[in-house]
This record gives sequence, C-alpha cells and structure tokens, in this order.
Amino acid sequence: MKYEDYYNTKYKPKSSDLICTFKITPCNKRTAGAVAAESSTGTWSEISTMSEKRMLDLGAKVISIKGNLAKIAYPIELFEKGNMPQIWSSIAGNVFNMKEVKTLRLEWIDWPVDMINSFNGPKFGVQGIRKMLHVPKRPLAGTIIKPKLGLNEIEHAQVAYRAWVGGVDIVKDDENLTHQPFNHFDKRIRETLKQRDYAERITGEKKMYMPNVTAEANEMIKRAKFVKSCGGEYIMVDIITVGWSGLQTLRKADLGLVIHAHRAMHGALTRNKQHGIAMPVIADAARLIGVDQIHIGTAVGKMEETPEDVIALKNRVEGKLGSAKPVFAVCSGGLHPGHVPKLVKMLGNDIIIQCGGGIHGHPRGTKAGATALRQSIDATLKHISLKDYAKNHLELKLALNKWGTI
Ligand code: CAP
Ligand code: MG
Repeated sequence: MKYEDYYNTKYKPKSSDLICTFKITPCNKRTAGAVAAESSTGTWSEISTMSEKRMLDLGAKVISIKGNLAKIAYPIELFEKGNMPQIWSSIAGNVFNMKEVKTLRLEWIDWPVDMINSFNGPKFGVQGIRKMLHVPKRPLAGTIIKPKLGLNEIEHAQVAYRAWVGGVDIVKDDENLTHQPFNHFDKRIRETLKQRDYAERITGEKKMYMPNVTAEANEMIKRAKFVKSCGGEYIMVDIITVGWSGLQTLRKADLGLVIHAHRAMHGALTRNKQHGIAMPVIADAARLIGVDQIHIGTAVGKMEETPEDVIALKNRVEGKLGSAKPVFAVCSGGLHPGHVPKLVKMLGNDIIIQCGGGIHGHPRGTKAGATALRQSIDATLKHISLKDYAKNHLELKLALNKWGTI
C-alpha cells in the first residue's frame, strides 16, 4: 500500500465528512496522499494488522488537487465528537513535520453539522453582548490596561476607572497579566469591579471588565467562579496557550460569563503563509468550543496582516457555522482614535475597538484618551471627518495631534 492509494477523486464526500483544504508544497498525488494517510489510518509501511480495504474505507481521501491546494475528506468515524484536541491531533498533527512535504498549511475546514453540534458554541455572541451592554449598533470601545505588567491592584483599578468614565465600554487585562507578586488576581478583581460599579453610577452606562483567567484548567475555573462571585460578567482567556482542552473545560463549566478570546502566540502558527494553520481555522475551533469574542487584527495597527486577512477573518467569525452564534470581532494592536474611520469603513459597526497605548498614551492621560476614542466613534457614525469633529472636541484634537489620522 502506498500514500498514493489515499488519492481517490472518485470518492463522493458524505455530508457527515469533515473536509480540510491544505496548501501543500509540492502538491501532488503522493504528498497529498501522505497527508491524508498520516492524518487518518496510514503509516509509512505496509502493515499486517488490518486489511488494506478497511484502512482505505475508514481513511481520509484526497478528493481534489487544484494548483497547490488539496481537499481531503475525513469520514466522521475517525473522530471523537466534542473532543477538539483529538480532532487536531489528526488533521493538524504529525503531518506538519513529514519529510514528504516541504511545507504544509491547513487553510480551511468545512465542518459537518454533527460535529458542530457536539460542541457548546458561544453562549452570548454578538447579540448577547450588545444586549448586556445596552449598545445596539455602534462599535464597542475598549481598552487594555497598560503597562501590560507592573501596576499593582489599586493602580490597575484606578486606570480602569478613568478609562470607563472617559467613555470606554470594556476594560481588559493584558494577556500576560494573571496572578503575579505585584498584582494578585483576587485583589485585582475585587478592586477593579468596585471601580466598575462607581463608573456605572457616574456615567449611567453599563461597563464591563474582562479579567484574564489564563492558567492551569482547574485554576482557571476557580478564578472564573471567583469573578462571578464578585459580580463580574466577563472573563478573558489566552486560547492558544491554554490549549483546546483548557478552553473546553472553561466553556463547559458554563458559568454564564462572556468569554473573550485573546490569541497570543497565534503568529507562531499563522504567520507563515506557506506553513502552519490559517487563523480562520483556529477561530472556527474557538467558536465551536464557545468563545463569544475573538481578536481578528486591525490591518492598520502594529501587527503583521493584510486588510484581506482581517476582512476574511471577520466574515468567518460571524458567518454561518451550523447553529453556532456569530462571534464578536475584536480589533486590537497599535490602534488609536485616528484609526476608527478606516476600521469602520473596512469592517462595519459590529466590532470592538480596543486601544491600549492609544488611550493611555494620550497627552492628558487615560480618561482623555478614552473620551477621544468615543468622540472618534461618534464622529465616524455621524459621517463627520475627524479633523472637523476635532475642532470642538479637545480630547480628539490632542489625540490626532499626537498620532495623526490615516
Ligand atoms: C493591544 C494588545 C493586544 C494585541 C494582540 C497588546 O495593545 O493588548 O495583545 O493587540 O494582537 O498588548 O498589544 P495596544 P492581536 O493597543 O497597546 O497595541 O489582536 O493581533 O492578536
Ligand atoms: Mg495585549
């Protein structure tokens, strides 16, 4: 039996098959067959423990090759429903390091309904979050407390308060702030939620805090429960570093908290366009497991990505995926108020715009920075140029003087 035996363009995929699109270099019957074999029933040698027929019947099939793209269909029996790590151990496992392929990138997955339904999916999604915040239409405004590390609990809470009263809806921890000697988780949550309550009273607006619960899985659940017991409504988690198992455990705890997905480390998998895993594939898995919002990039900020990448990812996280609710797209990374018109033009109103440095670096401080962001969103929705709006909105004017518009 050869790798080529897994090439079977006569096979008619069933609606229950999971279909992966791989970019393969070089892409031919043998290399695509090798990927299909190693990711399903095959290995490098003939073996005596099962008949060839049974191996090929159950195995994945290369159903088409077009240019450097190969489509591979996987019978659903190969997988354990509701077990995301197992699925990835198959389709995104050994194959990336096979000598047979020079490079390999998992570009896309078409998920069968049965598999989609075996996961929890988002509890809230775009509409649930808008309802909680009482903000039906406009882009949501958010910030990340900066510096990422170093503030103590009280300082952290005070910066959050200033951002909320300045105008942001959501404040989040940074991805590497959890429970460090200078800033303990429990105290940070208590202090920051206290400030959230003050900010809600002062502004009359609903405010949200996203504490980072990233940790070992049992510890995450403990922390998430603590957030809930303090009156929190949101948590954030670093989905790649905690892994699918950690994320599933967190979602399955079903604590009724909105889950924000930070994707720190995704670049190690997604950045090389020839090798690795495309971000929409990662976003699909996170959505099936059940995150409510996820970072999609900005195309105008500090991270490497094209507008096409960001638009495609936005379409994917809110597009049809069985009965999974649309996920709120989060734009973050090097943003400031001057970026808002371009972001809204590119992506529409269903986005969360997060500025870290672009708020806390405002010449008059965090509160003014947050106000500048809200002014920029208001101007954009009123179709007034930022330059004109800044004439009688001082905070915006100072932000534009510092960072400009694009
Ligand atoms: C943004 C951010 C996010 C990045 C992650 C940061 O802060 O909090 O982690 O946006 O990238 O620490 O960089 P700034 P992505 O607003 O100060 O840049 O969203 O692309 O995954
Ligand atoms: Mg960050």
